[in-house]
Order: sequence, then C-alpha cells, then structure tokens
Amino acid sequence: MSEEMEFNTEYDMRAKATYDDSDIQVLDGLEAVRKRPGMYIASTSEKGLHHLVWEIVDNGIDEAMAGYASTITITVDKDNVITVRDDGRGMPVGVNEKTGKSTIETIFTVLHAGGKFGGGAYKVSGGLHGVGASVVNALSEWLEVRVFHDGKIYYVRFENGGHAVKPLEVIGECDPSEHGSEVRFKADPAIFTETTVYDHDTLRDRIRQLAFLNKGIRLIFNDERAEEEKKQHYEFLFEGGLKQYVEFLNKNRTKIHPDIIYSEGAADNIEVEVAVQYNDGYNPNVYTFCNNINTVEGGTHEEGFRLALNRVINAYARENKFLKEKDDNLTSDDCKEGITAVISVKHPDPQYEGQTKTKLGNTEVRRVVSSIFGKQLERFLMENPDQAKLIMEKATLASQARMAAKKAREATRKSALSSISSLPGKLMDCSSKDASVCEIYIVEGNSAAGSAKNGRDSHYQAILPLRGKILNVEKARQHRVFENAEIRSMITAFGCGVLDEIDTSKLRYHKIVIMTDADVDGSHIRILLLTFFYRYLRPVIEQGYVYIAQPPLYKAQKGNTVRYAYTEEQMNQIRAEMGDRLSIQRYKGLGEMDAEQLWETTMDPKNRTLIRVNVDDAELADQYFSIMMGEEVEPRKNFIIENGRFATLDI
Ligand code: 1YM
Repeated sequence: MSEEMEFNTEYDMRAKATYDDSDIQVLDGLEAVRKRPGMYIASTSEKGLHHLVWEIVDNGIDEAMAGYASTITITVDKDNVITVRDDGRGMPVGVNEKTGKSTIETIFTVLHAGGKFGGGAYKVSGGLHGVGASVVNALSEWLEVRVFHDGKIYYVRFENGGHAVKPLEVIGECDPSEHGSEVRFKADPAIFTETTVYDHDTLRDRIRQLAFLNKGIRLIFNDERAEEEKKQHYEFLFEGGLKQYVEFLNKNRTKIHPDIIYSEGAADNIEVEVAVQYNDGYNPNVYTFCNNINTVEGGTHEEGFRLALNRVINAYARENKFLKEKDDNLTSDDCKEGITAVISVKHPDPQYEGQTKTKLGNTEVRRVVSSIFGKQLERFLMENPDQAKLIMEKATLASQARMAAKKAREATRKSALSSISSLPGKLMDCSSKDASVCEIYIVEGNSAAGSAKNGRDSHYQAILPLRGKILNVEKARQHRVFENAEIRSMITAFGCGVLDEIDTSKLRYHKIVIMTDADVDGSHIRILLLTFFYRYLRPVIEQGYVYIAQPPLYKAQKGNTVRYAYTEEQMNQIRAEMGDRLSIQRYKGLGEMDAEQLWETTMDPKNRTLIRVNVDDAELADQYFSIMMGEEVEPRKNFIIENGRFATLDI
C-alpha cells in the first residue's frame, strides 16, 4: 500500500467537463457516416443496431453520474422505435456561436460534438464506442429530441440522413418542475439491412447491468411490443451496486461463505468498486469494467485485483497457520478458485489495448485497485474469521488439487505435442495438413460415426467419435478433467493445448463441428462439450472455430423428389408446397441416416447449415453453464423458458 495515496471519495467526475454553447467544434457532416457506417459503429448487424441505443443511454448515464439525473427510461415501441428519457438538466437549448444553429442541432449533426471535444471534456460511460449522438442521428430514418426546461418543451426533428426539418422550437409547456431530455429514433432499415428489430433480452440484460454498475441510478425498461410470454416492464435500481451484482451472479450457486466482500474508494481521480464472493465451483468468474464497458480482455484493473487477492490471502494464510513455513505460496489460480468477482473502475482518460480494444492499459490503475481492494479485503478477513477460514480452506485445497492436476496435465501435454502417431486411435483423420481447410466432426454414437466416416470428404474432414460419457467440467477439478479419455482425445486431436498454454496457431482444424442428435440427449452432450470448450479452450470459441452441425429433423419424399426440413416451420412449409400423399420420416438420431444422407444434409458445405458458436457475453455464457450443469432443476427450467435464444446457441 503506497503511502502517498490520497483517498478522495468526493471526486467530481465532470470536473472539467462543462460545455457551453460555443464550445462545439464544427466537424464534417453525417454523409460520411451513412456511407461507411462500419467505421463508426461495430457493424450494421444486430449488434450495431443495439449500439444506437447504448449511445443515447450513455448520455443519460453521464448526466446521472454528474449528479443531475436519477432516472433513465428506455422504451421500445411496437414498430421498434426507441425512446430514451432522463430527468437531468436537459440538453442546452441555446444557440451555438460557431454553427449559428441551436446547440442541440449541433450535437446531433456535427460528428463528435456531443462527446469529447475541445480537450477538456470527457465522457465517463462511453469511451470505447463513444461516437456520439450525431452518429445515431445519421443512421436513423428519423430522430426527435425533446427538452423539458423552465416550463417549456423544446423540440427538433431530423429526417433524410440527419437533417433538421425545422430549427429547434418551443412546442408546448410543461410543469416548471419538470426537466430532462428525451431522444426518440427509428433505425434506418436502408442501413441496418439485416434487422431493425431489437432483441428483448439483449436490451434488458445490458440495462440491468448498467444499473448494477451505476448504483443509485434507476433504469426503467419498457418493451411495448406484444410478446405475451415476456414481461413488459422492468425497473432496475441497485443501491448496493456491485454487491448486488455478485449476489445476482451467484444466485444459482452454492456460496461457501455468506457475506459478499465489498470495497469501494477513489484515488488519483480513479473510482474503484469491487465485490467478491466464493462458491463451491472450481472456475473463477471475474468480470471487469472500465467506464461501464466490459473489458473482456482484462487489463490493469484486473491485475491490481489479482495482486491484492494474492498478497492478502497469502499473508493471512501464513499468519493464521493455514500455510506452514515449508509450504509454497498459494498461486493466483488457487486464490481464484470458485471466485465470483466484479471489478469496476471509472477513469477520466481510459486507454484501451488488445485485439478487440477491451483491455485496460492505464498503468496507474493497477496500484490504485490493488491498494483499495487489498486494504478492504484484509479488513474483511480480520473482522470475519469464520468466513476467512472457509476461504483459506478453499484456497489451500485448490493448491493441493493443482499439484495433482499438474502431473496429469503434463502427461496429456506430452502426448499432445508428440508425433501424429499418438493421435487418438479412434480419430479418423483427414489427409490435408492445411488447418485452414480442415474440419473435425465430433460425433456422438458409433453408428453416426460410421455414417460420417463413410460419407465425409476425407481430404479435409476428420471424424472423432465420442464413446464414453463426456465429463461435466463444471463439476470436476482439473486433474479429473485431464484424466477423462474423451477429453484427452479431443485435446490431442486439436493439437493447440489448453487453458493458459493454449496456442490457436497450432490448432489442426479451423472448423470444430459438434454433431449430435437433435434430441434431449444430443443437446445435453452438446452443452457438455461447449462447457468444456468454454472453460478450457475459450480462445478457440472466441476466434470462431467452433460450430454446431444442424442435422435435419424430417425427410419428406414424394415420388423422386426428396426434401429435408431442419425446423418445424420448414416442415410445415414443405407440407404446404408438396401437398398430400407425402411420405415423411422423422429422424430420431444421426444414426438413422446412411452415409450419403448424412453427407448431403449435414456435412456437404454446399447444403449444410453450420451455426457458429460465439461468446459475446461471458456473463451470460457463464450463467448458462452454471445453470445448465448445476444440480438445481428449478433454475434450469426457468432459464430455458426465459432464455429461448439459447436454442440458437448464441452463448
Ligand atoms: C436521452 C439522452 O442526452 N441527456 C443530457 C445530455 C446533455 C446534458 C444533459 C447537458 C450536459 C451539460 C450541460 C454539460 C448534453 N449536453 C451536451 C452539450 N439524454 C441526454 N442531459 N447541460 C446539459 O455536460 O455541461 C452534450 S450531451 F454538448 F450540449 F453540452
């Protein structure tokens, strides 16, 4: 803990961030944004569409974090029009000197005007994608702004690529006590060609997350689209902040100690909030944020956290004789086994690094987090000796298991690295050695594997049959995982190692295809495999190498015409198209298909549909695995009902 550190919880995040009407730098128009939207938002797919919402919500959050707003309401209308409203000061209603137009028109028509400009201002919530309100306007079919201020309602509407229809005007009166800003927009379908329909769960989950990350701010979400099975109205307000976030993340887990370790503080203009609780699982779940952005690649805040956790736990373990003099220190992994932790920092000038620019780089953050969290963790252990004991026992057990695992793992790694001759015997490898074209099908069951073997193109398609049961890695310590025969053969076949030793450049197949039956058992095996990939081979998922094969559900035949249906809807359509006297076969398993059928329907790149697995949201994936693999039946049932989207395996 450094002596010179100052703790200043009164830090004003907006210290130099006041704008006035003349501050706005006049930049290029919106034409450029419409021409090349990809340069301004992540993409014009569903992800980019949701981005528009976050851009506007961020402005409301900024106003709330500055202390002026307390509630932000987000509404999706039937026609997928978004309305975001806050109860802050209201955007400035004056005229901008440089542009001669209203400040509001300037914010919405001049690139970057609403975000960082003139050097002094910064946005706390944005930063990564903080492209500003003008980009949202540029990519909307139309956009309206209302400001409630001094008893008046100010209004301006933009159309046609972001042009104001009329200058800002007063369109009515409101109660003089009312104040705030409202932005309403409709995403332009000419830009968002894939979809302009917002996903209920995506909106709800992120809004809830923003409420956890910004304690005391009320976030309201209304989904007005008629969807009977979904609740329409949510109100999120968490006075406990990250403490409640960890409670939420751990709700389906068995906690090993009752109280959440919570710490917050500020130093050097950096605000820090950390919450931690251990569960009886073996995997760590550590989520980090900077300025509300999920820094999935970690960075200096995570390093600071890890340093403190290590330092404090080892010191306590030695002092209280959980470690003997001759024992080695507990490693970082030992201290993290079964931990659920959320780390959130707010920084005036974040630097992002890494492949996806989601790794926090500011070096001073390491020291600040380590000092603030370390101090409060130390205090928690001192004040709660019973809970401290449980944590110490967990970490020391982890350490013993780690040593056993190391031995098992070395054996596996040796075989993984040695020559091709040690590839698993049941692997039917392909002849090509060019990983970029090679595919490996992980196939459940012997008869299916037989069909796959005979149907495949052996030049680039390898088959790995799974015989034994796949281990549930969520419920097993590492050394058990590495002893499992099916898992060993996958690791050896893939050739890229696992966990922190993974090197995806050594991956022998750039498509790993999970091919299981389209029934309950099949989906269970698929989830077990995905859990293993997620926990032990995550970069392989992240880099897009994992796929799910989609075998057909039905074969429909009339005379010489044969058609396959992959969904119930398709089957209905085929029925409608082909009329009666149709012979329909329902496939119960892959094994029922002969080699030719399997090739034609599921393996031939010309016809097949492969679903790429992605991990967009680690928190959700993690919940998914802990619930799907856990012992409790009720949460699993509810989760499946609530999260229908997992049917598409977008984990
Ligand atoms: C529904 C979205 O944008 N609220 C909002 C935005 C601003 C202000 C208040 C605001 C900020 C300041 C002074 C300041 C913005 N103002 C600007 C700019 N909600 C939403 N609420 N007065 C009002 O930062 O000093 C940009 S955003 F540039 F005009 F100052």
